[in-house]
Amino acid sequence: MNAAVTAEVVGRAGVITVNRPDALNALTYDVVRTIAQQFDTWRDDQHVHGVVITGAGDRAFAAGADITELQRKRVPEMTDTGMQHWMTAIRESPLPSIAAVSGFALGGGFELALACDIRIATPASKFGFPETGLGIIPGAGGTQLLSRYAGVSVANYHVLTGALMSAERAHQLGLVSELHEPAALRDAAIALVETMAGRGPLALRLAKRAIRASSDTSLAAGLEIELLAQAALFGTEERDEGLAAFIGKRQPDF
Ligand code: CO8
Repeated sequence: MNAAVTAEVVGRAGVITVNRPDALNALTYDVVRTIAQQFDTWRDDQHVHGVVITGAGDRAFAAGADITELQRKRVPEMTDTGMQHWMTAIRESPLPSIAAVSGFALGGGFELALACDIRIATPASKFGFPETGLGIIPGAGGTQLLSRYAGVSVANYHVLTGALMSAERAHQLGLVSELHEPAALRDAAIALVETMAGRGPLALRLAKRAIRASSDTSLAAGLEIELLAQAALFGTEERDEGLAAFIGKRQPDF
């Protein structure tokens, strides 16, 4: 495990903390790879129902890829998918993920938050893509995911001008689902995992896949994935228990 990343299980949540507060939790390649590997470690752990990613301290979730590391890279290394590959692994993990954003989520930090299924933040959080001011572009999914989640106009504005997006604006756009004061943020993210842990585990995995298809495929292909996922769930004990519990006026035991 990279020393700049800590992982612990709290209740039914896996909590990953990027721990480089002196560098505003800037993401080295190794940090992002370690986070992706931790998702893999937890994917078949029955005790972990979802993953929270957060940054140490209140100043930053992550202020981007580590610029000192980027300075050493040239074209050959950048043609390797590296950072984008691990961000995709996080996005495609069967485990639901929540980014708990306090402070700055910039560049690669914003991309890491966008790789998660749900984002929650503090009212003072700031999101942005400063890369064009560095002579580069968001390269770990940012140009594609911000366009899909908030629209091409929003992506053009923030990527081309570098303008920061307030937490309130991110909330209005639906990029952020909940706002909490910093002291309550981590617990709020863990509470979301606990909420999901009470729902059908296979249903969650297949719902996540079907929703992801909405940004990755055509409508026809996405509808087919939804149909087949639903059909598969109708053969599960999980479905039998969920429907029987409703009719029996009791809580399901998944
Ligand atoms: N990388 C390395 N160090 C950083 C970074 C970073 N991204 N951000 C902050 N730091 C360091 C600073 O150098 C400083 O270190 P020191 O104390 O040793 O001087 C420390 O963190 C504190 O930062 P500041 O003193 O600058 O704090 P301020 O409160 O004055 O400013 C800001 C906060 C506005 C967030 C400012 O730090 C800043 O602009 N940071 C850089 C933001 C940025 O440009 N991020 C994008 C980076 S590029 C990127 O993410 C590319 C992603 C795609 C790569 C994928 C490749 C495939």
